Amino acid sequence: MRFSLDDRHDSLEAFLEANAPNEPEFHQAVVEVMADIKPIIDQSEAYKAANIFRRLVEPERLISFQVAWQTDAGRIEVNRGYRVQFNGAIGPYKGGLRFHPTVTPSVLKFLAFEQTFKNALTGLPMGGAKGGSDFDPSGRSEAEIMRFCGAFMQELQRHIGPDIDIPAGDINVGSREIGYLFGCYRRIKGRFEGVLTGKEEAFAGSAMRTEATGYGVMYFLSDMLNAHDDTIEGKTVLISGAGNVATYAAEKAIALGAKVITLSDSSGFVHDADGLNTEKIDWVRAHKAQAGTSLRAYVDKFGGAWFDGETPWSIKADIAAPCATQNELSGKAAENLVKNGTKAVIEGANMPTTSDAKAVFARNEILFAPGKAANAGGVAVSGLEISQNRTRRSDDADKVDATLRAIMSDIHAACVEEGTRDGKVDYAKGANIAGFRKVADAMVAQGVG
Ligand code: NDP
Ligand code: 2IT
Repeated sequence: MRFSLDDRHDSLEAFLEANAPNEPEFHQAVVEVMADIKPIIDQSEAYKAANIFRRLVEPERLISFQVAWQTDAGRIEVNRGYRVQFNGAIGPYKGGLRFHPTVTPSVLKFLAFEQTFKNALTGLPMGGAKGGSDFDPSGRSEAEIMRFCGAFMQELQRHIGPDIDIPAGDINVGSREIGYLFGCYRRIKGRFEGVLTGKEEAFAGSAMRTEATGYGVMYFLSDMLNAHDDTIEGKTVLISGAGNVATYAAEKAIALGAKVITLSDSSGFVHDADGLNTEKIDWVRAHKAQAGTSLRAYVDKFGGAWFDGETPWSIKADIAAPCATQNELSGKAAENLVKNGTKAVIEGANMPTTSDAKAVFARNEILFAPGKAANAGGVAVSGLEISQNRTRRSDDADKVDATLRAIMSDIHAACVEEGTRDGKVDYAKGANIAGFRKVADAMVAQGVG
């Protein structure tokens, strides 16, 4: 893209290559957002004077640390831990922790960059952050996971706090890990405070936080289809992933009258033409809760077809909902979905669609909901958990669900407002612009120095 961020580089790509070398995921996220917000910056003397975009592509802080921990066999292992505090203009830093061998500064910078705009879209006062470790929990015992969480928090606790930075879960970090992390923080600091979200309800967690991301994805899909004179009822849905987002998205899709026919994990995908139901989803959750298990066992239990090492995008369906990880839906897969008549794509994961695949969907006018809008329900309920912790009260599930529903509708409306041109809605552009304006205005108002 011909857009210079300084005097030495004449394109955004050249700048990123020099300024953040070998960070392909971060470059991908920045280039996509930049294409949408450059015209907004060009029109604003205040944004240009404040050098907003240059400041937006630089994390405010990137913390990297050693995590040394002991295995059950007594061996000392070393992993790398990180926290990227990307932008704190509209509130304390907020975003999940991911434990996965693919975690790198590039992955966490892209996630924290995206989180900045996502959090702004929720309408709640939260800055953008992400963190985690290259630790691989698969095959680790419960005791090893607990010790790892403790060692990780020994360092992280210096950098977080209820008014500073409030982490939560992400891939391989669920309520069990949040419990261990919270316990360690509390023991070190001697304070019981809302420093993490996604806690169990027994110790100041919010109702509905577990369900929130997946439910929110389907609320957004419902709004998007309704806005296009269609409905989720009776639709066939491909879901990838078999974790928190995927299983609760499946549960809500079914409750809204859709038929979910796939789930996947890193070993392959299952095609169940009869459709998932509550019993099958509960079994998947229990099975995948054991670290390192494969979804393959699903077909022995319930039937259906197993596709080893493949993603679900070869199957014919109305809706595709990638809910596993970044870049899991390629250009070729997108071509296939288009050929099969898929009507809409909704991102439950963060940046699961490659740039090539996005171009295929745009060319073919497929409805496309970007993750920063569609999966914002998780962090939105995290925001509600923060408020509940402040007042030491807890709202019931119905109240939280109603607020989540309203927030997803507001995000949908913001995408429509900022993304409509010639009667067509570009949801990705709408989300980027709506999130950007709020963050940029706060940065301008706060000055520098
Ligand atoms: P979980 O750990 O609960 O589940 C992750 C799922 O994705 C598992 O089925 C896992 O398979 C699969 N997966 C992970 N990495 C890969 C990979 N490299 N290749 C193929 N499959 C993979 O995570 P979540 O459900 O919480 O997160 C899923 C996505 O949703 C992520 O992109 C996350 O950032 C995003 N997200 C999560 C939110 C939340 O509240 N949890 C909020 C918003 C977005 P396996 O078990 O084999 O590893
Ligand atoms: O990507 C995400 O939005 C999350 N993993 C949830 C972050 C949060 O702070 O709840």
